[in-house]
Amino acid sequence: MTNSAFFRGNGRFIFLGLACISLLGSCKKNPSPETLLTFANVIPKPVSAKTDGGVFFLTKETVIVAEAAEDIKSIGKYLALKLIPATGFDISISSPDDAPNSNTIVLTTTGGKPELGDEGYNLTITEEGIRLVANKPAGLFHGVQTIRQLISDKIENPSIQDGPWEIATGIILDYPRFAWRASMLDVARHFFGVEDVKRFIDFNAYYKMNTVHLHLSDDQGWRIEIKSWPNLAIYGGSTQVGGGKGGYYTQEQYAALVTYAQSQYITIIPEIDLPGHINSALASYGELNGGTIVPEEGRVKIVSSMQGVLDGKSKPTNLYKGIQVGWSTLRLEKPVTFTFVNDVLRELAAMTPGPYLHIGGDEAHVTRKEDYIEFINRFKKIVEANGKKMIGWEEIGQGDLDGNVVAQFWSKPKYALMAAEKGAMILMSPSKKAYLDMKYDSLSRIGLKWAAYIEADDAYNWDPSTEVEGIDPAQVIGVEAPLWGETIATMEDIEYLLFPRLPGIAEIGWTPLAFRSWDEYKVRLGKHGKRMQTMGIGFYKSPRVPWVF
Ligand code: TNX
Repeated sequence: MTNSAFFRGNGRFIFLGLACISLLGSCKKNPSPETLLTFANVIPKPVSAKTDGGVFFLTKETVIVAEAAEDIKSIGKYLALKLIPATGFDISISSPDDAPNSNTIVLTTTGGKPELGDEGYNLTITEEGIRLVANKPAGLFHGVQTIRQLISDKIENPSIQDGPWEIATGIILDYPRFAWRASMLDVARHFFGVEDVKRFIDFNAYYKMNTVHLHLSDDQGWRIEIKSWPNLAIYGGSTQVGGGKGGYYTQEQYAALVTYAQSQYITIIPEIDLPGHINSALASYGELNGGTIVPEEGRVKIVSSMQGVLDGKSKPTNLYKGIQVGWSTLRLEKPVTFTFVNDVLRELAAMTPGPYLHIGGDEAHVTRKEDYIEFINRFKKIVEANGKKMIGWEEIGQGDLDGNVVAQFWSKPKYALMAAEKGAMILMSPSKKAYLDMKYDSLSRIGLKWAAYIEADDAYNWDPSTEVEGIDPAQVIGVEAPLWGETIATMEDIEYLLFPRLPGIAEIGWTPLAFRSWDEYKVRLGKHGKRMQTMGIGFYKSPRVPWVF
């Protein structure tokens, strides 16, 4: 029996201390076998993690010591809020001046090594306490996620559980491989309210992602209030795929989401999809419509003659509740088009503290090619005039790009290569590997399958640097896993498609390639099953993962 097995339960620490002096002649305590394994089970896998066989006990006297800066204190409070519900301990935050000598979790930005960069951290755990060092608050935040994973999965329980709360001792040095680690949520095909998006953000933060892309408009719905064009949200947001009631974020709600994401060191990238995928706007303001034909029933064959019809009557289109893509477009010939685009991008930029605006640019199949190129070139200027940088789907590679632009690869290498040749950075979202809306297999209860069936190992077994042959790895900015929303209507649907693939994508973004292997990862992932369950995540129990419950 190990020492700790003697002393299960809360509040037995003085006894434990005396016991180890009298019985064993030393106070070295051994963690339980499961606790020792936690170092090897972190997702994403750290750059280096060495445990040395001891244990730190989180007790009701444990104090979080945070530097005075507001953002560091907030991370301390965030950690306390993650530890309090399951332990029941009244964990307090103290300044370094008032800190006790031991039983502390210290968060500091003093003394970080240069190799940690802006997002890395160094975690030193001894029997006396935990010291988390980073150069920037983002690194402390990521280190806090690691601390959470080093504690028993019971820590994620919303109600009080029995301890003891052991953390194995040792050292972790960790920093990300890619600067851009993202997922996308499509709130246009089905609308998801603020609380759902916050939970989506939480999932991403837990796996050290730093970017969440919100697909805010599409043929089926416009989801963000634009004050100068109010019908976009009020009417254009009033339905969704299948005909539900839809919805939209007011600018105030959206600001709250952005702030929430910032508190989790996540940048929101807002996308307004242009010049295609635009029916919700054409339905809201008839003057924007230049002959778009809405597929009323079934599929419309998209033919090039649809590009030539400019309807002088400018009637609003009907709202669309189906899932066909590629049939709507703005019209370059209409002066009002750029009044609209200018207004929307101006308001969007004002709502966006992050550096990027996503202009969509995908599947503009009924936009004439020369018009499409002109659109992209003008969007770039408008985005930049509003102090932002442009990101768009791979097709924007046809436009005049430069090093300020990010092109998002999803399907055709030729477009990504065109973008890269013009100096753009490339974000990797290969639809055959990283599309979280694809089914796992033919039995998946939701999801699409046009790109591929994507099992947990398929989503893990690829490398952003070499995904598109011919692109200089130095131009690959990172990875994004999009969750398109045609078949997802509830949070349960989101969770089913996100898990367990999201943790694998996160590891692709974070962990050095040389340290990644599916055979090793699947064991770690299997051990996260109970953790996901405790968090209330309804995940897909992939038969390829050795789950441990
Ligand atoms: C293609 S990928 C789209 C989306 C769909 C998705 C469904 C891309 C840039 N466009 O409009 O929702 O497929 O998987």
